[in-house]
Amino acid sequence: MAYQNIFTQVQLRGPAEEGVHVADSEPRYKYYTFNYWAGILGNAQIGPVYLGLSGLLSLVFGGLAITIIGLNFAASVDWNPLAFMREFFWLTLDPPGPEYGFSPFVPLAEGGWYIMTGFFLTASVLLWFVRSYRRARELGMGTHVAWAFASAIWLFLVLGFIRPLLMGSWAEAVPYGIFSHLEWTNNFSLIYGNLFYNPFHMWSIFFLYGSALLFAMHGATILAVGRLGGDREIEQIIDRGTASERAGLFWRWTMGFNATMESIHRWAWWFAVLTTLTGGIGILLTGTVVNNWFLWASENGIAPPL
Ligand code: 07D
Ligand code: 07D
Repeated sequence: MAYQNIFTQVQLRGPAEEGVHVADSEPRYKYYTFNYWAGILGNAQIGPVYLGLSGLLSLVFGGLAITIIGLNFAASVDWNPLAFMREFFWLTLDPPGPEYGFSPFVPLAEGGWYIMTGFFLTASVLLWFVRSYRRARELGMGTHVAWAFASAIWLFLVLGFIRPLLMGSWAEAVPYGIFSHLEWTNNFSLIYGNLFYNPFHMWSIFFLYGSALLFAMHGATILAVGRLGGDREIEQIIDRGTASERAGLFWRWTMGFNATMESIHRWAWWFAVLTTLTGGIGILLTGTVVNNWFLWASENGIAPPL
């Protein structure tokens, strides 16, 4: 058979693959379709989707959050659709001002909508965590995906809830808006004396860059042994001695050490998880424990003494 790659592969068309049946009561919707472009990116079969309670509620809460943000954006341009589109990237839903502290009772137009949005968005994200945890358990899988997501949720909660709580002010939270959240990020660094001197920001960047490097190395390695079936896991299990072994040998030749089929995925998981885990610690310490990272760094021998 001719060598197949992402552009030449045969896309299967038959009765949908429904997967294993794990519980009689599961609401498994029978809707599915096949899509050529989905088949270029991944599997051509779309659906059936499991629509359980946590997933449904997550979508409802996420939808509420997006609707509130959208309506506030629209109100801020006097409901003018053209201005809405033209200024979309600059529109913003801001948190309450410092005069409200961390009070949950804030007039809607003064940041009340912001607090409500945060509540719905948080509910949505947490319910999605529950969904990914429960779907994995149902399939007898480990819950690694859910815990990796939890690490991202940790940074999200630190930015928008835990740190504002400790600082006693909603005004510390990140606004909902494309450019406004970038301005917030820039101002945060400036106000607290240059985030580059925060060692946890350094760790977060270390793991972020490391994630990109590992992803490049792993993706490249598997593609490079695709001609030997390296991308086809079943053949790798029953037909040893070709792709994986050769891929390992390549790295031993080039750098004296190789990951294994299992360990490379542990490396990837830890690098990704530690990006947001260390990042969240860095943000939590800022303004609560350390007020100026440059001064902190020069007092601790990282930056030159003043
Ligand atoms: C590719 C998976 C798909 C996800 C996508 C994001 C929304 C938001 C909301 C209009 C990799 C969907 C976006 C649903 C729409 C409104 C109100 C993930 C992929 C495509 N940021 N950030 C972006 C978020 C923070 C920073 C883009 C979210 C921190 C910088 C997008 C959060 C700080 C830059 C976005 C969040 C920060 C961005 C692309 C939450 C420090 C960019 C994201 C909930 C970490 C880049 C114009 C992407 C950009 C960008 C979303 C938090 C910094 C709008 C949802 C507060 C420096 N951020 N961000 O591809 O182009 O992620 O901005 O915490 O340069 Mg951000
Ligand atoms: C935000 C996790 C939460 C997201 C969740 C997703 C939805 C949407 C919709 C699917 C991203 C929820 C999703 C609701 C669903 C759809 C359609 C992950 C998030 C739960 N920095 N910086 C980082 C660099 C500077 C600053 C991390 C580099 C300057 C601040 C990362 C540089 C200043 C913060 C990083 C640089 C500054 C960060 C983010 C270079 C600005 C943070 C990691 C080369 C002038 C955040 C400790 C991440 C952090 C962060 C990189 C420079 C400010 C490693 C490379 C000095 C305020 N920066 N940065 O994964 O953790 O985020 O800091 O200059 O808060 Mg930085």
